[in-house]
This record gives sequence, C-alpha cells and structure tokens, in this order.
Amino acid sequence: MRVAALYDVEGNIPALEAVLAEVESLQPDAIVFGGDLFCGAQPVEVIDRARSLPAAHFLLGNADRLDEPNVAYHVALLREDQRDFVATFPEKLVIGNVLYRHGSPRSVDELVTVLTPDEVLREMLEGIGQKTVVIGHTHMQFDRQVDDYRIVNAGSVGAAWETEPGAYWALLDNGEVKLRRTDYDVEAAIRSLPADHPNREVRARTIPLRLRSASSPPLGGRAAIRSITDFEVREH
Ligand SMILES: [Mn+2]
Repeated sequence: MRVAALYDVEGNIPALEAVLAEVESLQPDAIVFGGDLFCGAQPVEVIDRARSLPAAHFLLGNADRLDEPNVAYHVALLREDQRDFVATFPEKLVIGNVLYRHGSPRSVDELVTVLTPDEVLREMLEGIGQKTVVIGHTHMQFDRQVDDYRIVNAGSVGAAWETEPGAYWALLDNGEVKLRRTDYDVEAAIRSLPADHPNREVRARTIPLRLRSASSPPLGGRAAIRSITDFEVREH
C-alpha cells in the first residue's frame, strides 16, 4: 500500500502541479488531500485538478468549512458543484490502518508541532486504534514517535513554513514514512495572487514562511502556535 499525503495545498496550483508530477510517477494506491485544499490564489483550478485524480480522497480542513466567514471570498469564487463537493469532505479517513486527520489525531482544528509535549499528544491519541496518524495544519513537516504511536505531519504543499522553500508532502510506502520536498516556482505562485485577494500581503509573505531553523518554530507550550506572528521569520 502506497499513499501520498498532500496537505494544506491552499489553492496553490503551481505547487500542486509540481508535486503531482512526482506523485503520479509513483503510482500510489491513494492520494489523500488532507484539508485546507482551496483557499489561496487558484481555488477553482485546484479543486478541479485534485478531483480529477482517480485515486484521490479528501479530508476536511478548518478552511474547507463553507460557512466559515474567513473563507467567504474563496467560497464565492467556487462553482456550485465544487461547493457541493467540498461539503462532502469527512473529518477523518482510515486507509491501510493509518488514520488521516487535518489538525490533530482527534481534531480538525487543534495544532501540533515538534514542540507539542508528549503528554499533550498522549491525550490527543486516547482511544485511537491506528498506530500511525498523519496530520497537517501547522505547515511544518515532522515525524514523531510517542509510545508506540507514530505521528507524521505531512507538511504543506502550498504554503510551507520551513527552512527551505518548496512544496512539502509525505509518502507512506508499505509502513515506511518518507518526508518529501518538491521544488516549484515560489515567486510565480506569489505573483499569481489576485490583486483583491484578502490579506494579500500576509499571504505573499507566507508562501513560504521561512523559518530560521527547523527546531525553532514557534512557542513551546500546549497549543504550540497560535498564529504566524509566533514564528521567528526571516525575509525571503
Ligand atoms: Mn488548517
């Protein structure tokens, strides 16, 4: 069983196309779109492209909730059939005994980073039968072990917050986890943001957000991060 986990595409079609060029050559059994699929520069194109893939499965992210006021600009751009499609996204998927969720092992919205304490992760894992859990949402890739659980953050395809720019994703290959980074034209993606895109300046700065180091993301503590202002950022 080979599964490509593509999280937080965030409407970035150049990033998605670059990743799919690699993914399609690997011929995975499944492609999991792990939530926060369309909010970004090319929402219509990203949904159509993702939906055209026969092996694709979709998960709900916090920014895929059609009634969420923060995403109204993007929802208004979608066709009716696309809105109906997004409304079907489930909060969790199990494929090959791996659990896929957007935020944390138990939530669409909770944040998990490398700094989230083990005891907090234990709480989030309570009652979960699958020993491997793939999440996203914080846009920072990692592969952690807590007791006999493996928690993988697939990273973000469309708005990676890492030390190197690129599109980040994960490949689950017969029990092996491979963290992947794919180059794409980041500057072109930034230029393609429409002039009237909400928070255009912030968005331009966060495709990608460049961290000083992989181990110094944000604050420690329970929630680990609250917003991008918690990050140490360097100019790109
Ligand atoms: Mn999210």
